[in-house]
Amino acid sequence: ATLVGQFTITGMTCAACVNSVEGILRDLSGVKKAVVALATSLGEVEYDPNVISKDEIVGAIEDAGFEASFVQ
Ligand code: 9UX
Repeated sequence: ATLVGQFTITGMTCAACVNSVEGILRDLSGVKKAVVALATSLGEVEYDPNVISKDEIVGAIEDAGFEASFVQ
């Protein structure tokens, strides 16, 4: 199964942050696609909920020093 999740993210201040967060997310097992936008502070992931949870995705983002919260 694949779900699409959208989250807000705070703490990103430059384009390298975007690349960093996208790279972290794409490296997670169960995450198929990840895009984050600096201007809107929004992100979207396609993920397999049988492999990884929203909480785990948020945890990985927070480990990198950003705050994230799913809106969907
Ligand atoms: Mo830019 Mo982001 O110098 O963690 S990479 S602020």
